Amino acid sequence: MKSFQLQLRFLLPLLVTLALAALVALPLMDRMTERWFARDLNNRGLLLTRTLAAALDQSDDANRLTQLRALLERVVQDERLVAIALCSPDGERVLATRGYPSSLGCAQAAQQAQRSAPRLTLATGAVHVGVYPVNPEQQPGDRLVLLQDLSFTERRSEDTQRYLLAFMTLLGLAVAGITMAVAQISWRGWVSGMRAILRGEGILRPLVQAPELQPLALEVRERLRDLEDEFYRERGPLTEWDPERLRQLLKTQLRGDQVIIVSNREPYIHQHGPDGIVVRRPASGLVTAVEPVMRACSGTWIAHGSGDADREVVDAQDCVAVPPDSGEYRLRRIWLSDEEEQGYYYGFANEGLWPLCHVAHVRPVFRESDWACYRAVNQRFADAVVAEARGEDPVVMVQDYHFALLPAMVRQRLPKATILTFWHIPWPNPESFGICPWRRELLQGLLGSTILGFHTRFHCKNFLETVDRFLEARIEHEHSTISYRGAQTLIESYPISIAWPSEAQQAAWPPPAEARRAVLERLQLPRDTVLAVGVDRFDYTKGILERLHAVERLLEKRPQWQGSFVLVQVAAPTRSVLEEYRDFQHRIQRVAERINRRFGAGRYQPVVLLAEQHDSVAVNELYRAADICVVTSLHDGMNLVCKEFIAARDDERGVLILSRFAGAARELTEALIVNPYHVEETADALHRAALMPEAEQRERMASLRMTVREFNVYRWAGRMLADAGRWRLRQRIVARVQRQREAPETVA
Ligand code: ADQ
Repeated sequence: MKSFQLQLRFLLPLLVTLALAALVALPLMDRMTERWFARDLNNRGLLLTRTLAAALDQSDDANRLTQLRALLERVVQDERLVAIALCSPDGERVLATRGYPSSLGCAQAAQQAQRSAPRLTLATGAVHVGVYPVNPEQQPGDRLVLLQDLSFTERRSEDTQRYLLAFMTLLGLAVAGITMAVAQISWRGWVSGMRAILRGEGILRPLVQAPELQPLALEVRERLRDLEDEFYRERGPLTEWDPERLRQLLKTQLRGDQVIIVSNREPYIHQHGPDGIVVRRPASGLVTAVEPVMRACSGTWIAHGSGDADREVVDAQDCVAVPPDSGEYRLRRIWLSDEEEQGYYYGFANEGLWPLCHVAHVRPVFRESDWACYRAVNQRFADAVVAEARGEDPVVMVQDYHFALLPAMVRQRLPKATILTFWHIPWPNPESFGICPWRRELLQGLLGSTILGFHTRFHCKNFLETVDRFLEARIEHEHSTISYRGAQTLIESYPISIAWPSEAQQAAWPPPAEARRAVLERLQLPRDTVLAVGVDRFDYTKGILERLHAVERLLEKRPQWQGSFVLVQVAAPTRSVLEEYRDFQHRIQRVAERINRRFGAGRYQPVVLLAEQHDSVAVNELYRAADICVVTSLHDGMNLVCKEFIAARDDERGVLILSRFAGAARELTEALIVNPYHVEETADALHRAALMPEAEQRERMASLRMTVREFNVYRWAGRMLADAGRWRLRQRIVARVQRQREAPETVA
């Protein structure tokens, strides 16, 4: 877009100049040169007639005509003279040289000669017609009609046109160049001038400070600020993080070192479908965030093979190239028995650590057998990392709470590896974490990492305090590092995000009005529906129940919304093996039915519960169709749904309601921030969102879009990898210094 504007600024003046040349200057120039030549030819004709006058008078009567003819025939030898005729005082053509057109009488010649550019086209070419008195004092007297060749004037005129065109092109180029320079300079000048005015300085100072003009000045200042904001919003961040920049960073700072990612959830699941094997993407925030990074750095992703057709597509090393259509990186699958999955994943990770870290008032369950499974599976994944490592110091990115022990296990076998662990869920305070029987082991495992990342500073602080409480470690708060058993770990916040959609992706989206029409039609909702959407896994931490209560309260408190307000809740079943989750799903279904019974009428149902996973196209369509997106997590590391909603709204419409307990609330302050436990507050926010004027929606959404676009997932990964690059550099320097220190001793 920017380069297009630049080209326009250059091309437009050039084209205008050339068009002016073609339409105005060239025809004008033609007419002018013709007139100049006519004047010159007339002077020449007069001169010639005067020279001939004496000869014409001296010839004796008897041979006058013969002598004159001979004389004139000699004169027309001149290459510029085509023909001459002599006219008597009474307008009779007395004689004419060869080539004189018989149809051109003396009267017509005199008429032609009156014109400003007297020209006549003969078979031999164009001629200039001039009629000159032989003796100007004699009235009426003889006249000479001179026909002079005009072809040379045409040749000259063509030359002139060529020169003029070349000149105008050069002029156009110069004007275009100057226009660009002036536009740049004047924009800067304009901006700094306006800034000065905004500060009440500059040449308008006395005006701006006059008390009677203060309200006007204030108004102008605000409008100017709006304009400036709009400009910066449209321009986007100066240096944007994208896959290319991430690749460059890997190349330069990590010198193309091997990257291995470890996560429980795999990014692609192969399953048997009715027509053969199909590939499915899981509904997971972690996969949404990490997959674009892996695509950018094409390494190996190690994950649990959970699809029923997963084994059928892997090679001898249990690997498959993914994404299926482009094969940008390797996915290595680890097979778990049902008992292992039960103990490590459902048991310790999801019944123990998940509620422990989310503090969502569901009791964590810790079983000895689950812990044993968790340890064993962590070891198996650590072994796979070691097997995949091509050198002694790969970059290993460990994802999430399923692998708290893995960093120390890998560190033991690959002491030089750079281990970046990211904890995607919140970290609780020491008191809450302290209820875990294996708190010390978990902390020791995590401190095998080179860098341990959380979404927010608040989670980092909780972690530092937890280590302080349960381990004998040295904590440097100033640098946010922990030294434990001779190794140092950096604790840093890296707010995760999504990949900002490319222009091509955005262009392929249906317009919001079309998306809305499609969604309303599919769900059989009337056109005036106020559409709120929620997109989650069926998880008790996501606050779906509280959301339903808020909808119920809204309809109760403000009956005007009955019949038009609809919440479409898409909820993907998750961890359904666990009773807690099954009960939760049933409870949500019961509450939704109750609200629908209470406020539904005819076909109107205020809650549409779609208990299934949608593909990303359908989710995006829903975001674009919605008036409101509701995120009411009771506790959430970050929450990507709200960022996806923002990215989907290129029309700058729609309102985001966001829980203050989601990590995202720290960045997305222009959302309507609510406490989901406060049902009344959330119901009021729904009411406010439903009534929010378009201008306010645009203001908020434009600002939110700027944040998500700039703080995208490539920045998340880029910052972490850049920190890792610096750490590796420091390690190399330390090793070199060590070698140098040891070298003289060896010699000695
Ligand atoms: P999650 O708890 O899985 O992630 P979230 O960040 O909201 O939560 O991401 C969910 C993802 O799954 C989104 O991409 C969403 O579109 C998709 N999704 C959810 N329900 C869906 C459905 N029914 N159909 C289709 N897609 C659906 C964890 C942490 C978060 C953290 C992320 C990333 O709990 O706090 O933001 O990791 O670190």
